[in-house]
Formats: sequence, structure tokens, C-alpha cells
Amino acid sequence: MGANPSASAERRTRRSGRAGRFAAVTGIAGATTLLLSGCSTEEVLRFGWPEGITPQAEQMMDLWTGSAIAALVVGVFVWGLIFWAVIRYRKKSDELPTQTRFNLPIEILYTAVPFLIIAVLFYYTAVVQTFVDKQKANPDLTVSVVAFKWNWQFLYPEELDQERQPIGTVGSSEEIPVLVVPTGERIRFVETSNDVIHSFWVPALLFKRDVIPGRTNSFEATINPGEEGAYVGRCAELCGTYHANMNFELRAVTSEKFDQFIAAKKAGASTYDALEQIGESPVSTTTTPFKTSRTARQPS
Ligand SMILES: [Cu+2]
Repeated sequence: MGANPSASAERRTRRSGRAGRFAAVTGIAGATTLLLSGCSTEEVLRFGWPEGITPQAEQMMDLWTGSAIAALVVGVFVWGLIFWAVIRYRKKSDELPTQTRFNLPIEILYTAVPFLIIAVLFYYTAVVQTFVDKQKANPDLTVSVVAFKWNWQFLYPEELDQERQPIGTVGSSEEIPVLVVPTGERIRFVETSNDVIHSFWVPALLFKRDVIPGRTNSFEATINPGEEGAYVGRCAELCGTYHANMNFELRAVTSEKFDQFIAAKKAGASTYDALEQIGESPVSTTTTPFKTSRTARQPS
């Protein structure tokens, strides 16, 4: 002790000046990085969450954004506490600091607050999960998804052709199956498997659901109007040799185009021709059929 009080005050001022400069430089560096990377506010608030094309995907993004902001608030608070403790209680002399034992109010607080945070996160997760998983009594369209080693068949069970059979599309080694669906309508995907467990996954829906033999799984989604386009679909469950090549395409079109497509299919057109008739690409534009020439390695 015994230091000159004015000298120590001066040191403090110098130190706080340095801390201020450091904070300013860090802030400017952060803002510059953000600006130079060309991120929009929306992209920043997405916190890396991929873009989806359904209201379900938007709800999940809101949950993600909220959780990320909550985590950042907690993070900034904790970092603040750490730096405050480091600076406030740094070693000033060889004198032993006041020894304390416990602080009941603070201990209760730091036990209760995390529980509160978990409860809030759990609540919003449950709300969003219920929304994503919700199935209505009367969806606008039902699509039947049949998975098999190693391709897909899509049927419209309510739409029958001239032979009273549901119209649909089946993939082959030459043709990627294109699942045509309308935007702005609630679609129920009903899944069955002919052999092993597959998983129906359209990354743009930000959703996948297993397709299990002997069981019928389903889910519903609405593709936002304005999101017409081609979206790749994949099998997301390791199902065998050609699992990685079990691709399909989800083709979202307007309701008018969809009705024309269904009419053409009912009249006996192939999916290729029906797509061409409605002015869509007759083949998949997001993925290509896999080469079947690959042979398994023979035991030597
Ligand atoms: Cu599969």
C-alpha cells in the first residue's frame, strides 16, 4: 500500500482509456467484417439456419433465431462477469483478499435462472414442434410416397386414371422420379416402404421422416406461394449399396399448372409428357440418374 493516490488514479484513467479503445477497435472490426461479408440483417439473424420454403421451416428458423439470441445474451452477460471479475479482483498486493464462504441469494439465483431459461426454451420448442408435426383432418392434397431399394414411387391416391388406378411416377435407373406438387396447398405425404428403412428428405423443406416397412408414416407441409421451383430430394437413411444415389426431385408448381398436370396424367400422358405440356422441364434439373455400371468388388 502507501501508493500515491493521484498516481494510482492516473493509472486507472489510463487503463480505462485503453479498455475503451480496445472495445472501439473490436466493435469496428466486427461491424466491418459484417459489412464486407455482404450479409443482410435477415441473413445475420438467421445465424446459419438454412432457407426453407414452408411456413414450418420459417417457424423453425424463428425458434433458432430466438435461441441463438438468448444464448448470445447469456454469453455476453457471462463474458462481462468474467472480465469484470478478472479486472476488479486482479492481484493488487500480496495481502490475502477477504475470504468469503457462500452467498445464498446468489446461489439460489444461479440455480433458478438456468431452470427458467430451459423452461422457456422447452416451451417454444414444444410449440414449434407441435406446429411442424401437425396434421389436419382434411389436407388439400395427399401424396403417397413408396420407397424401395433404390428408388421412389409417388402416387396421387385420389386421382385415378382411365383404368381406375392412382396416377403417379416411378423412378428408374434411367429416370429421376419427379414429384409434382402445388404451392399454397396443404400437402400430406404418406410414406410406406417395400423393403428396408428409408428416409424421405427434401432439404428445402428442412424436414425428413423415416419410411419404415410395415408402418405408415406421414407429415404435412405447405410450400409457400412464390416458391415454385425444383428441389432435390434424397434418402436420408442408410439403406444399402445405392443409398447415396436414391435421389428424386420435388417440383413445386402453381395450382393451375398442377391441375393441368393431373389432367394430362389422367388422360394417360407420361410424367415426362405431362411436365412438358405444362411448360416445365420434363426431366429432373437438380440431380441426374446414377450409373448402374458399377459392380460390387468380388472376393479374391
Ligand atoms: Cu433409401
